[in-house]
Parts: sequence; structure tokens; C-alpha cells
Amino acid sequence: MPTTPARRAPGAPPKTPLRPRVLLTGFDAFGGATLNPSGLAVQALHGRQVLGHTVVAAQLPTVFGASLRALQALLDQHQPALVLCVGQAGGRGAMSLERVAINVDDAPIPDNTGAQPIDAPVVPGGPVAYLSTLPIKAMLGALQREGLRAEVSQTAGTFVCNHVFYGLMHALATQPALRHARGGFVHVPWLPEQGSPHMALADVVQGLRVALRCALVNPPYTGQPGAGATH
Ligand code: PCA
Repeated sequence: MPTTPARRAPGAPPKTPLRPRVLLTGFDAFGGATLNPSGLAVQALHGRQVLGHTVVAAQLPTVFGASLRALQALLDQHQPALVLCVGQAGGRGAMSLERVAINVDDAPIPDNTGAQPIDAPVVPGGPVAYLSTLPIKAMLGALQREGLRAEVSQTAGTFVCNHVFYGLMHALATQPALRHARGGFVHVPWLPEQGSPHMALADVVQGLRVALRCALVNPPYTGQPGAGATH
């Protein structure tokens, strides 16, 4: 028999706290392509459990501004403990764990609405850069032990992926409701049908699962030497 959810006053916390959530975002196709592995891979993990956390997956538009408004709505709705944004990087042959987001929009091609900002800040007056707070070296090791190609990347570019990465880190750094959340960005290669170098969708999905597990159990990256990490 269906049960009616108990009523509670607006703004009152639920009696049973929500299971902690992980937010995983990908992007739609851009630049004239018909698919984007990042959107497909995150969708495959939607609703899965990772170490007691429910994965909420969502696709962001490859559009300056609108992508960050969509991300903010997801942050407000889900109050995630951890956020991993994922995008496609054609030409890269490994899953790229991004170290740094910079306060620069400098689009080499138009976004999906035709906008092409040049030399503009993501957040006017914001810091020059933010470091990922995900344990990128531990994630690198975990992916490589799984037999997956992975690398630490020192640039997420200056297109919509960096825009979202910077906007995410700025939100986590400045919004009190998100102060316990950690976040970062991973670029993934093309799928085989898009060209070379490429990675199979199943490997990308497995890599994201491994990356999330690793990020949940290891201390955050702080920009300081740590935990025996090597190059
Ligand atoms: N890759 C682009 C934007 C969307 C995506 O999947 C980038 O690297 O900026």
C-alpha cells in the first residue's frame, strides 16, 4: 500500500537525515560533435551507491554562464559532500585529474549558444586560481592500479570546462552551506567512434567509480606535500 510522506514545516530538517550525496556532472555535445563521453559516463552512475553516498548525476550545457547556474541549482538542491565535474578533452589519451582552475574565460571556439568570451574573468574580482580539493595523487595511483590510463593535468584549458571547475571551486570556497564539500574536475578522452586517442566508455565509467571511492576515503589535496605522493 502506498504510504504518505510525513508532513514537516517548511525549512525544518528531515527526521531521518538524507543519505550523503556525491554530485557527478558531465556535459552535452559541443563544437559540432554529436556526443560527449562525459555526459554518457556520469549518467551510467546515476543512483549508484559509493561508500554510503548516493551518486546524483547531471548533464550541464556547454554554455558559459548557464552551465554555472545549472551547477549552482544542483549544489543548492543536493548539498553534496563531494562534487566531481567531468568533461571531454579530445586529443588527450588518459583520464586527466585537473590540479588547478584559473579565473579566465578565453574560448577557442563558440559555446553551444555561439558565445565566445575572450580574456574575461569567470568571477570578476575572484582569486586568480583555485586548486582542486580532491586527492589527485591518490586518485592517480588508484586509477593506474586498476589498469586505466591516468595523469595529473596542470590545465583544464580556458573553455567551458575550466569555467565550471573555477565556478565550482569558488562556490565551495565562499558559500557557508558548502564549506564541508570537496570538489574537482576530470577530463576524459574521446570515445573510439570520435577518433584517437580514445578510451572505451566502460573504462571511463569504471575510472569515475574508482576516482569517487578514492576521493571519499583520502584526505583532500591542500597544495602542500603530502602522504608520500611522488610525481
Ligand atoms: N569539454 C569542453 C567543454 C565541455 C566538454 O566536455 C572543455 O574542455 O572545456
